[in-house]
Amino acid sequence: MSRIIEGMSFRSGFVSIVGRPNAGKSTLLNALLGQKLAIVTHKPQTTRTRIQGVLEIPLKKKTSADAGHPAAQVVLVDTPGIHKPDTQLDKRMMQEVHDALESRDVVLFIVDVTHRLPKADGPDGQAKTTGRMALSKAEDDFALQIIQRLKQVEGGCPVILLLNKIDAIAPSEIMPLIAHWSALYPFAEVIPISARKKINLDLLLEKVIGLLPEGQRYFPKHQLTDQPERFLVAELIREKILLLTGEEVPYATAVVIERYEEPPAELNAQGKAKKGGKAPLTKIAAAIFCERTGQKAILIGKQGSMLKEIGTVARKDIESLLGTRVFLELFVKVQEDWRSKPGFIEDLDWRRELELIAAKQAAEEDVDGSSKDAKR
Ligand SMILES: Nc1nc2c(ncn2[C@@H]2O[C@H](COP(=O)(O)OP(=O)(O)OP(=O)(O)O)[C@@H](O)[C@H]2O)c(=O)[nH]1
Ligand SMILES: [Mg+2]
Repeated sequence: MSRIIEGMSFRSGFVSIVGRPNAGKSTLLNALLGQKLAIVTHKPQTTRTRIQGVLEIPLKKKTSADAGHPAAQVVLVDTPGIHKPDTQLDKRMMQEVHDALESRDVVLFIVDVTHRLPKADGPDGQAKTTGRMALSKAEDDFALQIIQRLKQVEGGCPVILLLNKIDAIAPSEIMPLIAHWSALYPFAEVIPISARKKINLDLLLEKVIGLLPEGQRYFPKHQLTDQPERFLVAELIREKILLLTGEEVPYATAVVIERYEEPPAELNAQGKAKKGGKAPLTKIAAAIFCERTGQKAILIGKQGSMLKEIGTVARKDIESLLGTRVFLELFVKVQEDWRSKPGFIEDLDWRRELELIAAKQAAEEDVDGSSKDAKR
């Protein structure tokens, strides 16, 4: 018995998922957690902040056929897609990627296998990779440059290459991809996966656990994420905007929760337990910020039809997230060129938002306190 426990002590660590926009990072996070924590769309640059998801993995005992693995807590960190920053918002997004690479034990570098590989240059030395393929190569190179910096990290940092979306290509196409990418970086492992179809994810987790240091939990056992529900709610609304609107609108939109009233705790517990009874109600008001009046008109739609649709689909998702009924009010506001305003972008960060809420509450308590004092 003691033999099994030997060398099987608890592992824990941060595992950052990085890669180009649309590679499937958020899909992978959700697939590994078995829950939707990050929003996913077919549009690039969906994720704007890093999102932590905590995964508990039980001990797998060694058998004659299987080496097994110790129990572990893996803190997965989804990040925005690596891209050359244009606006202040892009810069902020790239900062989130750098932050996720600062404090990590393992990095998962994920690429989309449906992108065509660059062609070898012709015998005359002329580049054969042109047009969209050349653009794609430039984006791969840029993402790799960021990974290259990890080589300078003291003690090194293992990088696992994930070839994602293998469900969408022929098996014969996988080998050339492995050869192409392995020549570009000394990856600790190369694993073809499908985040959507959940192919090879157990293998991935085994490899990750093998690379994690021994250590204690960073989060309590049943905590899924460090993010407050109100942020998840704002993200669900943003997801619907991304899915329902086109062109520039999704990128010029930000969602801020302005009111969030949860039902009283006892009522909430009762409501969930009571059959046939009306579930408790959460009241939410959210502002959708855009940059121009033209975008505002699109977001509202003819006689409010677009805003209504966004609200209806978002409310369904929010209700299943919270397990309560939801009353959702949406407002569209114009904040000219907000993507180039660092102060506004700072305030969008949920960590900053929590600070502001705490400061507001403290100020209100102060006012209450001083008015009581005045009465005395
Ligand atoms: N066929 C296939 N599609 C996938 C797979 N994984 C993700 N996708 C799709 O790829 C698109 C982008 O997925 P996301 O998870 O949002 O990608 P991301 O890397 O988080 O993108 P950003 O947040 O924009 O950087 C979505 O349409 C997904 O459904 C996969 O394994 N196979
Ligand atoms: Mg994402």
